[in-house]
This record gives sequence, structure tokens and C-alpha cells, in this order.
Amino acid sequence: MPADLEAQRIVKVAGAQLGPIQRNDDRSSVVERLIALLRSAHAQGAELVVFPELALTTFFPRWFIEDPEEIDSFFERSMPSPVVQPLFDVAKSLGVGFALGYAEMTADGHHYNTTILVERDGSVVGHYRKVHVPGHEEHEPWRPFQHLERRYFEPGDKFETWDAFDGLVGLATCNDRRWPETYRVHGLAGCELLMIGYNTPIHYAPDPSQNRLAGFHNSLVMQAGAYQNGMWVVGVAKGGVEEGVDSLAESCIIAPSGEIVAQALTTNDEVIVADCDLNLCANYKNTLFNFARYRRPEVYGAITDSSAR
Ligand code: CDV
Repeated sequence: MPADLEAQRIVKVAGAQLGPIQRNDDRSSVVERLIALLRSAHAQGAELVVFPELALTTFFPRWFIEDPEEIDSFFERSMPSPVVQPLFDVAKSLGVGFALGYAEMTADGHHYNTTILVERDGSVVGHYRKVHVPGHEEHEPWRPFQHLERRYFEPGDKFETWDAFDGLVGLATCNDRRWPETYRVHGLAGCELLMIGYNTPIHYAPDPSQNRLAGFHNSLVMQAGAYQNGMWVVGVAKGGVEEGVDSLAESCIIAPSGEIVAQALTTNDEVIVADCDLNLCANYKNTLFNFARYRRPEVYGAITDSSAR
């Protein structure tokens, strides 16, 4: 059908970037910040607000913590938990949906780095548990700060897309954005809008030569993922200096063309918005990246063994 005869599907999406959350900031004050961002997004016409990864607390994997009770204090046992309920209430009253990253502890004691997606009417669309869990498991004293996600979180076991916000949408979390598989798995499912929250320390201890490239790599992977799969990508940071650790901000909204159409200018709490025309995805999905017509899955599995030549 010619694009001009199709029903318009323009979703105004906001990226609600957070500045730092310090260890002693209580959770209700953080929820107040989230609500202020959501209200500001709504005032700008947004109907979907994307918050960062682990948006309720400081990024605790930077510390080696041995006391299980102390570790669990960073986790939510239900969502909405009582302290987060006001965010759900305000969002529903304004008719705004949202994606919120948090540390999830299940009833049977499993721990995940999770994002919940909530529709404009307050119904829960789904949960996503981070698949690519970076960092390390044990204390590594040589690092200026730790990245112990692999100690505190189990990996999730699936990507998913949902019919929501007038399109087909998906979720990914931070390190997931560096992996082409994340976008391609969503792209193969027809995803039109991928929401990604992140906490990215600028200092990368295993190879500090990458530090100066933190912003470049951030936009490189998300712009490529958007373009090569004909989807909108919304990347949202918790940035700024948190407990002495400087983290990348540069939240952005990327069109299926790969172009950045909105980008945060600060390292603080900041809202960015863009009209995401979901029909634009078809321009790419039906032409250059018509997977059914042009992909060669039968070839991709078989790499020729060059040592045999
Ligand atoms: N929270 C993250 O997943 N952070 C990682 C680290 C390894 C830098 C990232 O890929 O941004």
C-alpha cells in the first residue's frame, strides 16, 4: 500500500536521561525525579518515556559487596514496589507509557537486570531481562572501580517484541547495544522501536585506550543497529559523575535512516523528544533491508575454513 494511504503511526517518544544517583539518595527522592521527568515529557507531548538501566539506585555493581542483605537492598521484590507506585499512578493519570530499568529479585530468589514496559493505560506490556551481562564475577583490586554485574545478575534468556504503542516494540539493556545480534534478532521479528537504557562508565579498565571512544562507540552501534534493521532506537543514559565514576550521557533518539534526531546536551536529568514515525521503518525494511528478499541465511552459517586452502 502506498505510504500516504496507510494510517499514520507517529509516536512521540521521550528519552528521560538521569544524572547521577548517589548511594545515599533515598529511593523515593529518585522516584520524584522520575516523575518530574515524566511530567516534563508529557508537557512536550510525549506518550512514551524511556528511562535508563537500573534507574532507581546508584550503579551498585561498581562495588564488591559480600553481605547478601546489603546486595538485596538494591533490588525490587515486586514492580511496582510500594516506593515506585507513585510513578505508575502519575503515568497512568497522564496517559503516558514508560520503560523503566531496575534490579529485579524474583519470589524464588533470582536476580536480574530488568526493564519493565508499561502501556499508556497503565497495563504492563512485558519485562525484559538483560541478556548480555558484562564485567566480572570476583573482586579485581587492580581496577579503580569494579564492574560486578556478573556477580549480582543472572542473564536473561530471551529477546521479545510486543504489540504496543501502535507498533512492534522491543527492549534491550546497555551492553546489549554493542552486539549486532541484539538488533538483528529484533529486526528479524519486525521490531520498529527498540528502547535501550544504559550506565556506561567512561573509564574502561580492561583497555583504557577505549575511553576516548566511549561516545563514538555508543552512537556507532545504535546508529548502525537502527539503520541495518530499519527501526527506531532510543538510547537513554544514567550519566554524569556518580560516586566518583564518570559515566557517559549522550542519550539519543535514532531514526531508521540511522540519523540522530534528538540528543541530550547535558549530563544531568534531561528530557529529549522526537516524533517517531513508525511507518518510516518500512522504507528500509521493504527496500535495502528486505530480509526475505536479500538475506542469505543459508550462507551465513558456513564460513570456509581458510586453513584448508
Ligand atoms: N551497564 C553496562 O552494561 N555497561 C557496559 C560496560 C561494560 C561499559 C556497557 O557496555 O556500556
